[in-house]
Amino acid sequence: MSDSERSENRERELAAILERKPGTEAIPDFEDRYRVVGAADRSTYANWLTPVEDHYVCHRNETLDPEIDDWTVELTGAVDRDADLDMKTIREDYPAVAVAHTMECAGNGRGYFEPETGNVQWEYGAVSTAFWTGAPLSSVLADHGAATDDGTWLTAVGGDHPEVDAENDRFARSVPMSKVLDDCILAYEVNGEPLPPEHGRPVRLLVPGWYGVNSVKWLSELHVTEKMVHGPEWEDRDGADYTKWQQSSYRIHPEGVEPESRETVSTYDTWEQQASDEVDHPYTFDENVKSTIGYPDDGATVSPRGDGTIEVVGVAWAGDDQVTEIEVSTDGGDGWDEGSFFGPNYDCAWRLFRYVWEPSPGSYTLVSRATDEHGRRQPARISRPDADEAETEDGEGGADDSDDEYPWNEGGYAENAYAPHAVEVTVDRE
Ligand SMILES: Nc1nc2c(c(=O)[nH]1)N[C@H]1C(S)=C(S)[C@@H](COP(=O)(O)O)O[C@H]1N2
Ligand SMILES: [Mo]
Repeated sequence: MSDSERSENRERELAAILERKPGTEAIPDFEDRYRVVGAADRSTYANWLTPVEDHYVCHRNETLDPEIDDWTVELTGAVDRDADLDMKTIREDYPAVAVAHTMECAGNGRGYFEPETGNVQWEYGAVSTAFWTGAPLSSVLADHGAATDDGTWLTAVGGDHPEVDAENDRFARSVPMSKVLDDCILAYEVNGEPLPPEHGRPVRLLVPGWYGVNSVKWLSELHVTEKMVHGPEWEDRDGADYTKWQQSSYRIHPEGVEPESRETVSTYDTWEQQASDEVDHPYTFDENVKSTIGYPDDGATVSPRGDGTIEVVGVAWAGDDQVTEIEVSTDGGDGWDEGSFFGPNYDCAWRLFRYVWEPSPGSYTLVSRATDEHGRRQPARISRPDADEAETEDGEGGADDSDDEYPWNEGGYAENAYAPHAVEVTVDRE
């Protein structure tokens, strides 16, 4: 396939998905490397459940649309019994559970980095919440006598692959066994419907509350392993590199650094890795605390209700941790008032918040700031690369440094600063 054919296919595929998903829009990828990226509209952040047609989409290779009856997931590695699980087995032999999950691309907010990083220039739109239904991995692994001791890993491989031979990598991710047993599922439905092709038909790994990259679509292999995917055996498995998406992409590191490949880490919390000395270049596992205003829209002119108030509504989340506090500023972050949570409260999914505001007519900069159960609060800004270097030297780094900045990093990952997410609003008289 020539470059121009590939790019035409990509355009066609994106157009088809945008037509099926009217609530999303195409997002530029400066290097033209991601095939499909669609961002959710801001109005989805004023509602708890994201309809599938508004849910953002992100993947690297051509969308697979396989025959459901022909699909199998190979289960192998440290198990008593290897298996090729077909969809009938996955659906009928195990309990069906539904999990609420806020899916966020680890690159959400990357478009706010200065200087800009490469890749998909997401602003706020790469986060959505849905119910995912499937078989608990705890049941599937027990059924096959898997070694599930603490410290072991489950490595998941997607059936998609690049069309360019020179980029012969496979989409593989390793998830620590404690998380797998806790709440991960083999998901075959989203919001009660069979998975559409772009969300991983017929089955994907679903890792609740963790960055989207961990939830491998078009799941084709599961390996119970001692270590996460790394080393020569995985770097060249029949000529393909299975380690890239775990060990080099989706790591948080300063400019010009190639992160070292690791066998394991002892903390799986992204923020904790960012704040600790143990992991030099953190992995993007669970989602950092963050919030987004859904109403009013950026640039909107709004009128107060009969009682003179406006209800500012948004969502706040903290991965598999609880979000415990939400503050709203109407002056761009100088002063803060408490907002309140309402609506559903599930582990690993965002919470709706409201702030009842009584404004005079004029122009305002609204912004929200969330805090999680560990007292970790969204920082104000994204740092500059030189600032990040200084942090790395003293071993501090991390999102919780005292100057209230999120560290600029080369991949533009895990950003959770509040200032870039501000919305400009005009309040009129009526
Ligand atoms: N097999 C496979 N799985 C994948 C990807 C991919 O490129 N290939 N992209 C990942 C990334 S980066 C994200 S953010 C989520 C997005 O899931 P969604 O498109 O269902 O929202 O899928 C993840 N799973
Ligand atoms: Mo992503």
